[in-house]
Amino acid sequence: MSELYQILDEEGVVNKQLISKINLSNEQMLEMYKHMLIVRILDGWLMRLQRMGRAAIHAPNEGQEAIAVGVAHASEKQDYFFPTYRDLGLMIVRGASIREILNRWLANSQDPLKGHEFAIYGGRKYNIVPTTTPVSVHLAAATGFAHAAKIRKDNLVVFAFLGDGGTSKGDFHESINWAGVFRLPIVYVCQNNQYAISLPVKRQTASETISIKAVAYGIRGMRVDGNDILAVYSATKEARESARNGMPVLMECVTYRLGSHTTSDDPSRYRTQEEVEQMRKKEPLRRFKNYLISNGILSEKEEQELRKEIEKEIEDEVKIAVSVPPLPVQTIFEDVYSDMPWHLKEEMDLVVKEFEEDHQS
Ligand SMILES: Cc1ncc(C[n+]2csc(CCOP(=O)(O)OP(=O)(O)O)c2C)c(N)n1
Repeated sequence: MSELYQILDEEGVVNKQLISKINLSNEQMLEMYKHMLIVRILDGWLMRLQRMGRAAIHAPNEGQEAIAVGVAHASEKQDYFFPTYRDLGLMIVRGASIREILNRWLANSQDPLKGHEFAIYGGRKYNIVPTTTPVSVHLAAATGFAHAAKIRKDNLVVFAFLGDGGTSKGDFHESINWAGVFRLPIVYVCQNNQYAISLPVKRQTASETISIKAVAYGIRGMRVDGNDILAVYSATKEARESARNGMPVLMECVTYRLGSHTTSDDPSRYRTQEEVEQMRKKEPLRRFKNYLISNGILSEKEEQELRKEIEKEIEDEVKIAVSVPPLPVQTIFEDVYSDMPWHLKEEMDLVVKEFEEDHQS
């Protein structure tokens, strides 16, 4: 349980014995690479747009792309996801368009969620439940969902995402305990990116690993190199099968957050640049690209073309999305109560009036 499951080493050299056990065509691998690249490039745009004042906050995905993309690729269509705020890959793999993501992220007038919550995430058509701002509270909902699926005999598995910091919340312990007792079809995907904002994982827990916590709850623990998409894919397949057969899984994906926690913090206050540069060498895209190129699945030229194509598409979409008019200011107050209470209505009228006055002058 402490051993790290890895198929591609840091240079992208493959373990031939392990890869022979996974059934992935070249086309599927290329699709996985493309999805990671989309996440990387889109994430960079979201960071820049936030810096330009287009949105209040962004939680960068850089360095962690292999996890959401790998898990989503290994899932079945009917499975459900309960993400955190760092799982852009789920939306991409499940078919959300760049346009939809940008409209939602910018909370413009084409955002179907009207700017409520971490609006990038969630959608019935993707089987993705919107994420919650308080850390780990969604785990209880995910566990309940898995319990309902079991009672209804729905043939699905729930994937509940969390960070290393999320394991210190009571919700986590209550959820995995419940899942163990009722043998639920659920996989908890813990992205151990080494920090919960500024708190390093060794201050988060005295356990040797996160996956080892599974033992006490009678569920299965797995520890995977989260920067190795082939290992994530293969482990997820196995975890899914286990969960479906009544043995829930805590899958620790060991990774590293290369960017800041969000656009609101300064990581140089709690970690060194040398550490980041060291970890950058292990990042998931370079590793998978090396594998694809050295095995003749992709050429350097094709990779550059793919990159350019994605860059162009995203840039074009950004231009469109930023020109979409904003939401009317009163949407901040709407969709909370079916009948808006008088005091909220009073406040809304005041804000709308002030907003109109500000924008006239
Ligand atoms: C209940 C609660 N406490 C504190 C916060 C503030 N907060 C937001 S993210 C975060 C760290 C979460 O770290 P981790 O679970 O490791 O996930 P990561 O952001 O590293 O992906 C904290 C403390 C919060 N959102 N909810």
